[in-house]
Amino acid sequence: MKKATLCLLIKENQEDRKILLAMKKRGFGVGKWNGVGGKVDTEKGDMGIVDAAIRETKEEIGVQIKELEKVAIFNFYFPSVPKDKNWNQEVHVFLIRNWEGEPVETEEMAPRWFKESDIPFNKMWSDDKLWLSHVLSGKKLKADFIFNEEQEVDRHNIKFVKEI
Ligand code: 6U4
Repeated sequence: MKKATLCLLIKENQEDRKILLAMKKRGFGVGKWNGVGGKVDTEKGDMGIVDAAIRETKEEIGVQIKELEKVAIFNFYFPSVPKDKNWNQEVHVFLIRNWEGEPVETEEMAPRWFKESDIPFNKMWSDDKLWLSHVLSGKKLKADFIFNEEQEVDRHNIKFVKEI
């Protein structure tokens, strides 16, 4: 199964916490608010995943990641989509609290900060509402999500783990 990364920048102060989401302007998930990230070069093992997270974040929103925390691994399955379209993917999710630069819009993504209470779940992948609050509250997860023909979650299975 192909591998991909998903990075969520978090900005916290005493009053509130904001999460950076970006509008996907083209390709897979176009028109949805999403974390940033993309495909992984599978030949490089775990370093390949971290490298891809850093590289894609720079490419998509112009931000240089300084430190990242791995919080989840998800398997997304699309049984109604032909296998050769390669939609099935293993996605590695990271929280980022330490970076350099200000997020900027690029050809791929238009970033925006959202208050935790204003996350636009109805314009995101439908799995996000099942896991985002868990990772924001410090939990680590492994999960499978199986999507129906409308690209909504049909079945899922979430496991909380100590280490990921
Ligand atoms: P190109 O190179 O243009 O074909 P693109 O179509 O932009 O790539 P890709 O495969 O590089 O997309 O990245 C897909 C992104 O979407 C990754 O960051 C992972 C993320 N993603 C995939 N399925 C998701 C899901 N169900 N929920 C979610 N993020 C998902 O929140």
